[in-house]
Order: sequence, then structure tokens, then C-alpha cells
Amino acid sequence: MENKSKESSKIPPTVDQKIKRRNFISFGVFFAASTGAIAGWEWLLKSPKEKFGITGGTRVPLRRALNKTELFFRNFFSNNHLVKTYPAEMAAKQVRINSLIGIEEDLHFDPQKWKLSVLIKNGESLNINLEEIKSLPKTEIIYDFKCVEGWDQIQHWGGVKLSDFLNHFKLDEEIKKQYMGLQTPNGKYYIGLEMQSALHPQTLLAYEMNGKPLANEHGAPLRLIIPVKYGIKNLKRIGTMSFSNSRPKDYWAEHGYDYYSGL
Ligand SMILES: Nc1nc2c(c(=O)[nH]1)N[C@H]1C(S)=C(S)[C@@H](COP(=O)(O)O)O[C@H]1N2
Ligand SMILES: [Mo]
Repeated sequence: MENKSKESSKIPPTVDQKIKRRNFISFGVFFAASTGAIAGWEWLLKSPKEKFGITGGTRVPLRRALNKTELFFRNFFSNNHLVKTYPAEMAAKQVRINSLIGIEEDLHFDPQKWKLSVLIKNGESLNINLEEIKSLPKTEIIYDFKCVEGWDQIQHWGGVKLSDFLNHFKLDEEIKKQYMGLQTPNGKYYIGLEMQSALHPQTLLAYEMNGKPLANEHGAPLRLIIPVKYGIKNLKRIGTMSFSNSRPKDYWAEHGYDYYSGL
């Protein structure tokens, strides 16, 4: 009874008053949200820059967010899925040649003199020649190679699974590291990979294209073919392989491209 009398003693607001109240609330919300956005932006601009080197240089909180997104995609996509493959007839006969950093300086390269140098613990290294690599089981893949510059092409590659290679040379301690780094023999082109993508079953150390030994422009005598990544990570002419728990330096990441560059 008492409640009822209280209710009825209230005068209901007029339509005008209702509109005013709504306006007040929505302007209030708008004002608070914009202040928040401006403050957030200022906070981002004033926040410290990340150390230049491994990546292209951005604000620390932004990088933190980028890393979280990367982790999400890493866990849910690349490492658990297989890239689509095609019948060999669909592979391009004229394979595109993109950039030649780390190769153009020595286009008349002698594959006979080449050795892959694998940097292992205690500063030691394994020096492996092409014959040894070719004696391991061969794997071929025909898939759609994608370059970040916007082209793609179905290509046919042959070589050794990187995971088979690592097992064969008993690099068990090394694959426990978080990253693998690869560089051309002259050190002018270099990339870093998270170990999961290096161990992906479709990642190859390739020595053949369309069933023939690699041409110099395509990275003779041995290149990386990593279908879960964009072209930039598919390093041509591998000279050195290394392992670490911090991100190895990466040529295009230094120029502002995404370090992960996954597909
Ligand atoms: N050593 C070396 N490897 C490299 C590059 C390079 O400039 N130098 N370019 C990368 C890029 S951007 C792409 S798209 C592919 C292209 O490989 P292709 O020339 O065999 O088509 O190689 C990758 N590997
Ligand atoms: Mo590329």
C-alpha cells in the first residue's frame, strides 16, 4: 500500500523532459568516449618506442597487441593446417623471379663449393654438403606460392623436409629453441622463423624446381620453401642456419613488414 502511494505521488516526465534527458545522456557518453579515445591515442604516442633492429620500430603497447594477434593466428591457423596442394600439371612452367638480395652479387655461384653451415651449441658448426642433403628422403610439393607484393603462382618444388633434416642430424637440442634463423652465404638477406613453422610438415629445404636442380636466380643450390608463410620468408640460397630463443634478425621485418608473415 505504501509503495503504491509513493509511485502515484511521482509526476511522470513530459516528452520534452524525456528528450532532454536522453540528449544529456548521449552527449555525456559521446564526450566520455572521445576523451577516452584522445587520451588513449596520446598515451600510445607518448609510450616508448620499441628497440629498433628486429622489427621496424613501433610503440611498445602496439607491438604487444600485434604479438597477441600473432599468437592467436599462430595457434589457430598455420601450425595445425596443411596448405592446399595441386596436381603437377597445374604448376607454372615459367616461374617468376622476384628479388635477388644476397644472390645478385654472386650470380655465377659455384654450387660445388657450397656447404650449409649449421650453427649448434658451444659455437660449433656442422658443415653439410648438397650430396648429404640429397641422400635424405625426397618430398615434393605443388602449391600456390604467395608474395606480399600481391602476386601468387602455383609452383612445384622438391627437396628434404626441414623436420627430416633436423631429425637426421640429431638437432634435438636445437629444435627446442623458439626460433630458427637463416642467412644467405654473404649475409645480405636473412630471415627468422618460429620453430613451429620450421617444423611444419610442408616446410622444405628445396634443391629442385619442376623436377630440375634449382637455377641460381631461384636460390641454388638450396632454398627454403615454407608454404605457411609469404614469399619473403622463403629464403633463396641458404648459407647458414642458426637457433635461438630470441627473434633472429629479419631483413623485411627491419623494413617494417610483419615479422610473422604467416598465411
Ligand atoms: N636471398 C633471397 N631470398 C629471397 C628474396 C631475396 O631477395 N633474396 N626474396 C624473397 C621474396 S620477396 C620472394 S616473393 C621469393 C621469390 O622467389 P622466386 O624469385 O624464386 O620467385 O623469394 C624470397 N627469398
Ligand atoms: Mo615477395
